[in-house]
Amino acid sequence: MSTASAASTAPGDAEVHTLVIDTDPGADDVIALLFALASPERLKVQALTTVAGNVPLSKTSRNARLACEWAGRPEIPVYAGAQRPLQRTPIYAANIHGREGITGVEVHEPATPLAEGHAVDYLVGMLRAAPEKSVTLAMLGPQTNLALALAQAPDIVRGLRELVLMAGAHFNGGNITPVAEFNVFADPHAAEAVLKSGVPITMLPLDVTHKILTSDARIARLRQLGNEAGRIVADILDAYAPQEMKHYDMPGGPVHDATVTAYLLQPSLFRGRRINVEIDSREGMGFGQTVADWHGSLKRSANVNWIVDGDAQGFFDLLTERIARLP
Ligand SMILES: [Ca+2]
Repeated sequence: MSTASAASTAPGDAEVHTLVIDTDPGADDVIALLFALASPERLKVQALTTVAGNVPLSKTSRNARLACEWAGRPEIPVYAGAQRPLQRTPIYAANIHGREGITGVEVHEPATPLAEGHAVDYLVGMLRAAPEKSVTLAMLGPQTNLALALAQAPDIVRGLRELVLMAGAHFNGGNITPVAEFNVFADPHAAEAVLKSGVPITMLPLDVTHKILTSDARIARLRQLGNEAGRIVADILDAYAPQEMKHYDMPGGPVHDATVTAYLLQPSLFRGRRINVEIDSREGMGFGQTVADWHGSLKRSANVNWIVDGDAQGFFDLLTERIARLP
C-alpha cells in the first residue's frame, strides 16, 4: 500500500472522536498515548482508564499518568480500574515491558495523582451521561474494565459509538501461546463479554501489528525531532524492538497499541474485513484464541472489523508528525 495522498482525503480521516482510552502501559501503550494526546483537534480525550495487564495496576496507573505528563497534558484524568481479570489467574508481561512496564526510559512518580473513583464507575457514569453513540473507546490492554461496566450497567452500550481494540491474532499466530495474543489471553472472559456487546468493534490484531515494523531509520527520525517526546519514543523503541525482532525473527519491532491511535486518525491506512470473531475461553491449548472466521465458513453474523494490513511507512510518517508537536 502506498496511497498516502489519495488516502488523506478518505472520509474517516477527518472524523473527530470523543475518546476514552483504556490501557495497561506498557511500552507500546505509552507510545499510543503520546500519539493520541498529540492530536487534540481530532481526538478529544476525556480520560484514561487503567487495567492490570503488562504489569500490575499500580504501575500501569503510574505509567498512564507519566504519559500525560510527557505529553504536556497532566489535566487528563486517569482512573485506576480492575486489579485482576474476571476469572482467570492474573498474568503479566514484565519479560517484554520490563519491571516498571516501560522499556528504555527512567520512570518517576508523576506530580498529578490519580482521579478519584474506580475506572468502572467512571465508565458507567460517563457513558450514561453521554449522547447516544457518541463515545469511542480505545482499548489497549485486557478488556476487563469494560466487561465489568457492561455487567453492572448493560444500558451503557447506548452511549458507545465504537470500540477500537488492539487484540487478537489469526493469520499471524499468537504472542503468548501459539494461538493467543496477550490482551485476550490475559482475560478471555472479558473479551467474550465485549464481543457480545453489540457495539461496533474494530480489532487490530497481531496480523497487522506484525506488518508495521520499526527500522533504524524510522527510530532515528523520531529521535532527530529533537523534542523530549521524540527522544522518549525512540528510547522505548530502541529497547523494546530488538527483543521482539529476535523472538519472531522479524526485520523490525511492532508498535502494537499505537496502531489503534493511527486507525482513529487515519483509517484509510488500514485494510480489513467485517467478519465473525469469537473467543475460546475454555481451559486448554486454545485458551484465549480469537477464532476469526475470515472466509465466513460458520455463516455467523459479522461482529468485528478485523484489520489485516496497513501502510507501514504511512503509520511512521503520521506517528513522527504527531510526536513532533509534543514538548
Ligand atoms: Ca497494552
